[in-house]
Amino acid sequence: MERKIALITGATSGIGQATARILAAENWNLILTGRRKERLDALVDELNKKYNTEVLALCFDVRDKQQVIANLGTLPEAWQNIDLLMNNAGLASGLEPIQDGDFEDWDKMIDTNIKGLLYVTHTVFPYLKARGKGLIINLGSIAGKETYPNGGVYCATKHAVDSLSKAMRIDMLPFGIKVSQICPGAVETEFSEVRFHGDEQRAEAVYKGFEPLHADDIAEVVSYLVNLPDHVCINDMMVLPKAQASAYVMYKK
Ligand code: NDP
Ligand code: 8X3
Repeated sequence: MERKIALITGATSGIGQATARILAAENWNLILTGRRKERLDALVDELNKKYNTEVLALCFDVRDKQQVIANLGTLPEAWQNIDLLMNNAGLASGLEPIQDGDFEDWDKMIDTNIKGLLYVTHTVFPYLKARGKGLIINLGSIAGKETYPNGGVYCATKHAVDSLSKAMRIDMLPFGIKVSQICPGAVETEFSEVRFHGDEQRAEAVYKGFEPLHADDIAEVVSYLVNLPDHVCINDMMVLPKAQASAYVMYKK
């Protein structure tokens, strides 16, 4: 049977990387993207050896529209039959009130989480349209449903993802393309290290005193979504650790 193809942005770490591993184990071929080439190369090597997966690794920055078009605009023919686009690349940068926020942090979040997602989706859409089917999974967040102290701009970007997911579902309906959003709570990945600009101690403290979600937990949700019958679309899934009741209510021991 022909292998399905998934395009996962941000596969060099965390949720994207865990999803690449799960889908490889389920016999998918993968287009994997990220900025860190050495990470991509290591993952390609691992997936080739372990699962015999064919991988097209593309190293680029989703914020740069020329790079997005150059890398995804003319995929080799064998890679154009994309079944899943997973818009996962994203980040938080900083944790401050708006009045103390840093313009560079804001640019990073807005350019990656909103504009990057749009550039990639727009560029990949023609492949999905040509097939008349396919699934787009956007990584939203509980931060796209609620607003928490000091997270204003990150929350705003994820609220935008929430809105764009709804918009894509409407716009792409005539083309047979399904759009699902996954909104996780706290997942222990490199997310907090990136948010705190490399401060590992501060990042570790975020996940102390409770069991956070693991990247594999969200990858399992992706696996569930891609294995649904074609006529079934789960629009939105909020997935939290047991110890988390809302964006800022956490039961820590
Ligand atoms: P990680 O930091 O572990 O992974 C983020 C991935 O995004 C990396 O592979 C990184 O690759 C990629 N990325 C970031 N910026 C860019 C860019 N400009 N161009 C290309 N790739 C980029 O975090 P997570 O796995 O946790 O995050 C994945 C998604 O899940 C994000 O959208 C995040 O907002 C969302 N999310 C995370 C939660 C959490 O608690 N961890 C909860 C809710 C949602 P590289 O640096 O190599 O470019
Ligand atoms: C990541 C989860 O709660 O840190 O989107 O914003 S949170």
